[in-house]
Amino acid sequence: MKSKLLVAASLLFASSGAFAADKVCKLEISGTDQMQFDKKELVVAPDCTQVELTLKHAGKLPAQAMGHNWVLTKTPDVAAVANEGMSAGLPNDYIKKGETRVIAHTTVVGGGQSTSVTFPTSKLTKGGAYTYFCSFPGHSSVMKGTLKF
Ligand SMILES: [Cu+2]
Repeated sequence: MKSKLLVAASLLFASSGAFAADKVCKLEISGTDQMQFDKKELVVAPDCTQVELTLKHAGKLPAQAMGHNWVLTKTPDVAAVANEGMSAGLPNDYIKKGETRVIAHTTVVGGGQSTSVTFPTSKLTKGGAYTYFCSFPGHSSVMKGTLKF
């Protein structure tokens, strides 16, 4: 009886400790039928351990015509990841299969839909140059912004 209580107490302690160490920071961005993101910059606070990014499509057009996703890479990788993702198609969220340069990405959504992705900040380097963009064909030149950590 005594040992069971001890196990229960230590489990409780372990789980509350994990919660205290983890800081999930929530970010939001939305895309429109006019092929725009509403933010040019997203900032992740230095004490965040996880980022939960939610993308809302504020428009009405379907994903086949005006789909948007949110893809994060190092800034120098944007052009190659976007170009090589074009032929991957909607079912693959316009990201090449086996793509290793993508740090995090959401699925592609259409008007009225939203999607989110959670990733650890351990994938980021403080002060690094990161760019988020939409990999739907033709969108990345306009739909992009800077992520700062
Ligand atoms: Cu888009």
